Order: sequence, then structure tokens, then C-alpha cells
Amino acid sequence: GYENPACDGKTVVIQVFEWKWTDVALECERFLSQAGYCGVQVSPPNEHAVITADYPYPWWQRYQPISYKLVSRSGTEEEFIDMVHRCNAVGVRIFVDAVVNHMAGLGRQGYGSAGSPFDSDALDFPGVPYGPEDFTPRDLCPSGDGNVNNYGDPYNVRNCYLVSLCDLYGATDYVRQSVAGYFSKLVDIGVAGFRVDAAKHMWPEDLQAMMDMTHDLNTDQGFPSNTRPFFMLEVVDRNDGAVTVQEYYGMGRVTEFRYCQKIAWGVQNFEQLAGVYDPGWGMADSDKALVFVDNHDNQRSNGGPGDTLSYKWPKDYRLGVAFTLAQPYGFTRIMSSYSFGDDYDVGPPHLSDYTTASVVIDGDNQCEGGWVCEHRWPSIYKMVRFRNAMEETDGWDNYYCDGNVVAFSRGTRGFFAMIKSGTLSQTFQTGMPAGTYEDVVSCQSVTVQSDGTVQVTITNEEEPVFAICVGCDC
Ligand code: LM2
Ligand code: CA
Repeated sequence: GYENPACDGKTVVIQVFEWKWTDVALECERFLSQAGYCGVQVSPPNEHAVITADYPYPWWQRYQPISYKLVSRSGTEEEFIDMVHRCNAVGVRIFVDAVVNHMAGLGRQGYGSAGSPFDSDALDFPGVPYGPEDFTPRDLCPSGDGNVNNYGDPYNVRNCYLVSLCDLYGATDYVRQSVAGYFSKLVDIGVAGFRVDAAKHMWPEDLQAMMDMTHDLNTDQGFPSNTRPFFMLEVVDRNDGAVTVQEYYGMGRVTEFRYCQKIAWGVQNFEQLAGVYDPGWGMADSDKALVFVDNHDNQRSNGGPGDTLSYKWPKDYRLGVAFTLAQPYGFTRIMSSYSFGDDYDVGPPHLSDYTTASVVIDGDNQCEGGWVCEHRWPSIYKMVRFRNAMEETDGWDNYYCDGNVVAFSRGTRGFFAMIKSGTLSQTFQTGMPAGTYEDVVSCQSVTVQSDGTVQVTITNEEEPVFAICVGCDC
């Protein structure tokens, strides 16, 4: 499998953005477990600012922590615990989006989502508690206005305030212990790991110290003893600054944003797909990289064709995700969005009082009510089975590409093909043992001949993907 100690051989996590805990629990039980997903990256569960002034309840209020109390727009602590236990009970793991580089932004004060008072300008967050001495001293930040504004200087990136968010002084024992206490509380509940928000803006040694103080995973929740939490570190490295993903090696998986660019280009021009993993670009090694087609940030900043793919271009998106799950590079994460139109700020589907609406499942097992649920799109969730059947060491071979078709083997274990348009009927070389297989996407039976060739037929123009693997069926 693809190394993740918490995943038990499964290879795909999903980012469910802004779902309520009650809905995540149901989704684990009714869909994710059967589909073979390892787990779910959930929105930050801790107390956050409740923003109404600049915009009513934007999604990004959750990236402004007020305390580590587990009361958020997604639900209460009780609901959070119930979700973790129910998901673990069906073998689906919970990964928490941990916002620990900073607290709320300057200029904000009032009460957080758990009712804790705070005053950012006074650097006062009594719900933790944090006071002025827990924030990075301003003389350690080399920028004129105190904000991050020079990505060429790691002191600027890590010691200054990111978009004026009060920057925690991670070098201190007290901040390290407070964050590790938050991590350990979650791990003790049964959480399997973390996505560390803004890890690029934290000194690796500070984050490492917090991780080292965090408890092992909870054996009562089904984890083997002495298992360390799994960390996904948000390090935005596009060869455009002083901070590289390589600085975080050994701490967990690092986000590989260059993959988002490569897959978007590749879906435009199949000839480029062979280079989705480009070591020449400084991309993280396969066993270090977390790869994804889009996340909640870059799906909102699309610059047009050839830029980040998202649910807004469904056919291209499906091709991008299917290819991502088929190819060997990296540990994979799939986005599950709500639709936001052209509104960068708008929060999740909500009731008139702005509390988050429930996810609705229709008769075709797709989502309604503004929830996109890419993770339920057939050619996406079916490819999870394919990836789960692979080993990272399989690599890819028998690679074939013309302008409209790309196809390759995964050693002796699998074979994948997709087309850009029209239909396909063509013979390909595989490395698979002779026999009858079921295309995991269309459910058609096909025969691999004794010479390893297979006749591939693709007729579904909306989901033009074909995949067979040893031990998989439809
Ligand atoms: C991240 N990863 O490293 C998140 O993925 C990203 O979504 C977060 O930004 C960012 N880091 C900080 O956690 C989002 C959003 C920003 C928003 C911040 C804080 O993209 O636009 O900033 O959350 O809520 C907002 C305002 C900004 C303002 C700031 C502080 O947009 O104008 O700065 O709040 O009040 C003056
Ligand atoms: Ca920082």
C-alpha cells in the first residue's frame, strides 16, 4: 500500500469541506466504509471567530481560532466525539484540520463559536488561555507592516502575521504544550491524524516539538499500539520562495501543489501527463507527497483553462481525479466541495439562521442541496478500489499516449486507460495475468489474453475511463 499507518492499507482520504459532524458520521456508515476510503479530513473542529461584519459567516472564519474548545460551525464536542467513534467503528478514520500557526486576525474582538471572549488587538484569548507573551515578538518579523509579504525570506514567512492573523510563538514551551495538548485531546478521542494548516508559516522544529509531545493513537479506537498520528503538512511550495517541502520531510506527508498545476495542464494536453511527477521541478518524493487535484483554497482561485481543475468542469475533473488515482505518485486526497458559484467567501449551504444545512442524498446516491460530493461521483469512487489494490512500488509501464488516449499498466496488478473525447475500441499491452476482469468503472467484462493484451472499449463519453485490476470487481 501507500504508507499511512492509520489507514490499514487503504490509500485515499477525502476532504469534506464544512460538513456537520452528524453528516460525516452518517457518510462513514452509509458510503465511505463500503467505498474503501481510508478517512476524512474534516474542517477545523475548534472554537473559531464568528464573522458577520465583512461578510456573513464566511467559510474562512474557521481559520481564525479563538480557543481549542470543540464547538464549531460543524457541531458540538459531543457530536464530534460521536462522529469519531462511529467512523472508527466502520474503519473510516478522522483527520483534523489543525489551525495552530495563528489565532484570529487583528482588529477582531468579541466571542467565539464556543462563547469564549477574545480581543485580538490585546493578544488576549482567555479560552486557551493565550496572552501577549504567546505571540511572536514583533521585532522577530522583518517586514515593515508586520505581515507576511516576502516569500523569499523564511523569517518573514514564519515570524510575521499571515494576512494579519495573530502569529503564535511556537518556539515557547507554553505554546508547544498548548498545541500538543489540543492534538492529544483529539487523538485520545480517536482521531487518526492532522492536516496542519499554514505549516509553511511554522518553523519545522516548532511543529516537530508539538508533534513529539502528542500522544500515540488510541488503541481503544482500533489503532495498533505505539502508532503515531499521521500528519499532512500544508506547505505551499511552487518553486517560488525560500521555504521548500523538503524542509518538512520526516514529519509527515507534504502537500504537493505543483501536482495540481501538472494535472490541470495534463488534462488539457494528454502529452504532458507522463510528467505529472516532475522531480526537476523540486516536487516531493513519492513517499513524502500528498497529492490532490484541488483543495478548498485553489478551487476558489481558478485562473481559467489550464489552471486548477474543480467540480465546475465535471468531465475534466473526473479525468483528473481518475488519472490521479491510477498513477503511482503520492498519497491521494480527494476534495468534496459545496458549490459556491463565483462567490469566494460564501459559507456552506445553510438555513436562514446561517447554521449549516444537512447533506441530502438523492435517489442516484448523489448529493443535493448545494453539496457537490465529488467523492460519490461514480468514476471517482470506483477508482478508489483500483488504487487500494495497487502497491506504490508497482510504478507504471506499458505507457501509451496519443493526443486522445492515455493508457498504462501498474506492474502486474492493474491497467488503466482514459480518453479525452469520443469513444474507444483499441488493443493494448498490459502486464496482467491472463484471465477475465471487470472494468471497475463500466462493470463490463474483458479478457486479458495469454500475451497480456486486452481489447479496451470505452463508450461512456461523460466518464471515459477504463480500469481493471487483480482482485477488483465492479
Ligand atoms: C491556509 N492554509 O495554509 C488555509 O488553507 C487558508 O484557507 C487560510 O486563509 C490560511 N491558511 C490561514 O489559515 C483563509 C482565507 C483568508 C482568510 C483567512 C482567515 O483564504 O482569506 O483571511 O482564512 O480567516 C481573512 C480575510 C483577510 C483578513 C484575515 C484576517 O480574507 O482579508 O486579513 O481574514 O482578518 C486582513
Ligand atoms: Ca508563524
